[in-house]
Amino acid sequence: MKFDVVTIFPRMLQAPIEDGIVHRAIEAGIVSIGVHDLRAFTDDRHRSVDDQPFGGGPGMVMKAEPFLRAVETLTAGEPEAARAVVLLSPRGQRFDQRMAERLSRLDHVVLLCGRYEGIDERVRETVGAEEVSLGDFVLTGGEVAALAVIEAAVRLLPGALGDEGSAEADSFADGVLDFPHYTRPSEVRGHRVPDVLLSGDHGKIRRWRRKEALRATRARRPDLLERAPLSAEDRTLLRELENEEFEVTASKS
Ligand code: JDE
Repeated sequence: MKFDVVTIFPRMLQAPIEDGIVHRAIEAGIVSIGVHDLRAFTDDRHRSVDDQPFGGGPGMVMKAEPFLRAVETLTAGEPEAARAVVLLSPRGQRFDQRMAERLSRLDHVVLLCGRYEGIDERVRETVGAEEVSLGDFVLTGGEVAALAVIEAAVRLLPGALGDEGSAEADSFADGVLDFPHYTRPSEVRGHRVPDVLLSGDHGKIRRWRRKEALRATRARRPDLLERAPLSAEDRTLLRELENEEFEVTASKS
């Protein structure tokens, strides 16, 4: 798989892709990542990448041509089916694990990083870019968002995680939040590890973890529970959680 990032700040991408999982995946030949200076695709003496907005108003807009030339150069002769051009912006579709999985199945993803007020709309129209947002907040540019997209997709590539575990065990792999984790020592500032985790009873541990995963999801992200595929045991555990809540409420009244 290949990623290409187009940015006016190539150095913002360098360190994060030269470390960790992404670095290892590059070394293992699982992925390659190109970082390209947008200014290399300008054609004027001042290598200008932005201009004033038509219609007036504050700030600057990134010019279309440099991005269009970059995409044309980076995707020349490629079939459209196995690639995506992604434009990072708060106006985009929300990025999630499902989108990470879809992108990880492509051969080539080109990420366009905007700055200022945004990129001339004709870039998205002309190259059929999908606009993608990390969430309802505003960053100064798309670079940090592009890194998040790359990391989320690369760690799903076969072989990328190595010994650090499998992507199937992740939060969201089964549609609910992860269970809480503990390591030594068994007591920290008076807070003990739940006894069941020290019991050695693997059936009980598995059930406890599933229940705590459902507890966290119900408390923090009830929206996820509505979509998650739930087993018969999950429904039993959720009923237990509802009863616990009722008992707490009843004992207070
Ligand atoms: C990506 N979630 C948030 C920000 C922007 C006011 C000022 C600036 C391409 O156009 C952009 C890109 C970005 C950077 O990306 C994000 C982001 N996922 O902020 C603006 C919007 N409003 C424009």
